[in-house]
Amino acid sequence: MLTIFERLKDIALEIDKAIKNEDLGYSDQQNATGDEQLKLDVASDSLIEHTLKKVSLVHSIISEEKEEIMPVNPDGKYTICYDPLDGSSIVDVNLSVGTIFGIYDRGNLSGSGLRAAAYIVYGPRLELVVAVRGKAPRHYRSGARGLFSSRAPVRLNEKGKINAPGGTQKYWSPTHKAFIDSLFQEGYRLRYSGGMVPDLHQILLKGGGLFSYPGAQDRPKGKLRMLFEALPFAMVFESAGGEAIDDRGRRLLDLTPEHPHATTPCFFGSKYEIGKLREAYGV
Ligand code: P6P
Repeated sequence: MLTIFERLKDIALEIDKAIKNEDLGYSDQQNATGDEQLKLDVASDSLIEHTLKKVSLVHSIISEEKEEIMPVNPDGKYTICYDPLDGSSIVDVNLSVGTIFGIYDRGNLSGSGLRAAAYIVYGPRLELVVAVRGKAPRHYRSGARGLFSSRAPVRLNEKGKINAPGGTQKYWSPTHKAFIDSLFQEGYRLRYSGGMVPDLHQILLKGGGLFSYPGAQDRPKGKLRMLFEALPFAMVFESAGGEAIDDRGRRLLDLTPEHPHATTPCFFGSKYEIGKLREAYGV
């Protein structure tokens, strides 16, 4: 697995360079879900694909930007699912974005099959967080000459101060609206950029809180994709001492996507906030 993490550092450095120097315009391509792709989306996707295809441990890869599973090595152990440039729509206003990886046992694309997760944050600093099931996530920050130094392991407090409410408020259920408002009434601070990676990274590094992307009238099954976004961050949050559940109170890591691009309502947070959500939702 260490070989894979070393390759993720190479990917981080290459995509960070592309973000800071390459054209931010749109390509003439669409992704698997019909979204228009930035040239950066296409560049990041192909860079990751070419890098991971050289790793013998990798059996297959699936990109959020593509429909099909790409075979790599028949003797490989893992299927890697990745979101090459999450939040790319905010990169042109110079906000932080990220890449997300889920490393699954080959052929077991489910919460129980997830062995490790990682994400890269392209911000004022280039950072990488890696979580292996059952261990506190490791946090790396790049410095001079592209070397990554290890930071303190990532740990969530029992209760935090940050409330990151996703989705379009006018479509929220009355239950969700009342719950989000109750956190603000308790004094939580609104911290939401529209980029899942920096928004969750902030909660993880600032000791805790809640990130929510509920099912709503416009998106009954939520927006965030299980294999590429929700399950990897569920592993990071649980490994950091928090919780990650869906709107029925089920642990995200107990779920199996119905198809590779399936989405789910998802809530990531410290134990106190997830407890408050369970009370509000009656789950
Ligand atoms: P909304 C970015 O497009 C993304 O997939 C995630 O990075 C982010 O958390 C979410 O969508 C933001 O969605 O509906 O709150 O703007």
